[in-house]
Amino acid sequence: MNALPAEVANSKNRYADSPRNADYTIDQRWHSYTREEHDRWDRLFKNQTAILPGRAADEFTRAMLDLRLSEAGIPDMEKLSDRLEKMTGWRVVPVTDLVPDDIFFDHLANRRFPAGAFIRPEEEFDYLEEPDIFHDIFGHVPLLANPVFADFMEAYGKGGNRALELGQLKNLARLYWYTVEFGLIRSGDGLRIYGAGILSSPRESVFSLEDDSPNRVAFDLPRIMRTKHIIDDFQQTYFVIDSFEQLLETCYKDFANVYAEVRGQPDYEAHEIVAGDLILNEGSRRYFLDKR
Ligand code: HBI
Ligand code: FE
Repeated sequence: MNALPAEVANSKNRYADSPRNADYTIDQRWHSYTREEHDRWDRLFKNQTAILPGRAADEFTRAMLDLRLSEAGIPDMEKLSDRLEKMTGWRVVPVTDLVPDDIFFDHLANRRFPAGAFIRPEEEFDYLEEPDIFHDIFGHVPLLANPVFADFMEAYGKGGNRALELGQLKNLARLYWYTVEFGLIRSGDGLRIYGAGILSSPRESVFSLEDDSPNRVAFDLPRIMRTKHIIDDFQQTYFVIDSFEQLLETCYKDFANVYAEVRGQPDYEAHEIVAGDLILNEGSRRYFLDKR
């Protein structure tokens, strides 16, 4: 087989010469994905869907089916958006990688989710720092089909613009981190995963629910806003919501008074247990077994 030119083979740079719009969106050029890239998506998809039953929140699993994300190959964001938009008004827009905060919040506030359009190179199959199309579409997009979570994500975008005005971005970014990226939710059968950073990671999908080392703490907005997070390893604390309704109700307000409450307060370390924490020890499998 003829070797592909290096810049084409190198997934991350596939859009380096693509014209970029003012809102940082690009043309996904879906037809330019190679067979290898589609095959890599299929292997990532197969690995993850083998691990998630009994671990992913039911709302996630249902949305995957509704969005027909089980089809083979890298999704065409236009076609996926046409299905998603009919459900909750959200669309998925291709970008090359992380976009500036104000651009990011403006997209979310207008029900557009900016998804990285490159797929991770084979050498980073198990883990990569930046959000690639698998993390963004497999991890983040399904729950945008859930009406309550879809409302939360729009509210988060509007809150982001406000946080920028108030200079409170660090606190708000922690809310995103400990919910949208690494959140757990209670279910009748124990804890389940809804955070995209976990859902798109085979090892953290198991670790977050069943390992003894991390703390699992009931959702508490000021507590989260003061808690440092981990960028390049599994989290040491996972926050647990009772429901997406609880998340939306708690966050669907002006955060000015919450920012005032945390302003000047010291941060908590990522592994710290704090007076007043409601520690939830039920994992999914272990909790289920103990209940018998
Ligand atoms: N923040 N400013 C900014 N820009 C992004 O692209 C961004 C982000 N926070 C989270 C995030 N992207 C990831 O969730 C991606 O997976 C979308
Ligand atoms: Fe993400």
